Amino acid sequence: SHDATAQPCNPDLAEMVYGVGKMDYRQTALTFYKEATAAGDKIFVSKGEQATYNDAKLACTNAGGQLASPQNAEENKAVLDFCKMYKVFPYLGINDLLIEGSFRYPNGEMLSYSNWSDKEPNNDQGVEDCVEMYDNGKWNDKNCNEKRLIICEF
Ligand code: 289
Ligand code: CA
Repeated sequence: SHDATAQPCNPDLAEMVYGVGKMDYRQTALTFYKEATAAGDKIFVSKGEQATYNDAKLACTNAGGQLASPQNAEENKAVLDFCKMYKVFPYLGINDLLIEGSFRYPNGEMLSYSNWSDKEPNNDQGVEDCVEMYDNGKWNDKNCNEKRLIICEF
């Protein structure tokens, strides 16, 4: 019953899911994303908007979730689906802002899964503390000040 691919990826429904104010976002998301039913499953939502890492992070936490932080291949694919749907690379919640070179989840825990692109993370120019996903699902550490697709998980 685990299916985190959040189908169907209907932007109008996604808009409703994280535009609902301070309701029970997870329950609301589940109402629309009927494929994600098992307790404990993540729900991924995007409205197609772009923002810097800080603003993207705020958008998700204000909605009661956090930036998408895939922890296995299935979740990574769910994020990739949004990346392809909107044709924009997303920021993940994963970052090494706290300790350079130590990429972690938003809650500070170490990664249990990664999908780095070849030769990444390289901290290019010494300024890459955030992570974007390419349209092949691979990860690249990237400057946090670019504008990237906002995908939240709940
Ligand atoms: O500013 C450098 C970035 O845009 C990216 O450039 C190249 O694709 C690689 O060096 C990446 O690692 C880097 O993040
Ligand atoms: Ca990089």
